[in-house]
Amino acid sequence: TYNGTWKVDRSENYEKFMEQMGVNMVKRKLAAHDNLKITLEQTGDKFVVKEASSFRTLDMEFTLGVTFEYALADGTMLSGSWGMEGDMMKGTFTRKDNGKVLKTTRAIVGEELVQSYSYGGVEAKRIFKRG
Ligand code: MYR
Repeated sequence: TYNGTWKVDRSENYEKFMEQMGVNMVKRKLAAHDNLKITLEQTGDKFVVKEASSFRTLDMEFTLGVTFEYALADGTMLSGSWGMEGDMMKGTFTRKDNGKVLKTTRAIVGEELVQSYSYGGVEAKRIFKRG
């Protein structure tokens, strides 16, 4: 189950990914240490998400397979949805400013939640521990 609170423990290639996304160097340096904490609460197809980081706190919800909008911390708007493929969450989102696609997955691997990101051919991961 994805339910619970997850704190980022480490990231792989996240700075390169942010660079591909067009995030400037100062913000990338800050975002590399954003202390991101995500709380997920799934009931059937519905997820309630609480996000907390050094940039902001955000409460939101989405339903699997239903398109919603999501603003990145820098204001970039995404539109897309999460689906479930087996035990893996798979999200496909489109940037509203340039129409390019960002793909993301969430999977539980051992005791950790692994979130992958892919944009413009650059892939990254952030790995979370229960907290
Ligand atoms: C959620 O389930 O947490 C809310 C929806 C997430 C949408 C996709 C998130 C992509 C985040 C990419 C970070 C980019 C930083 C430049």
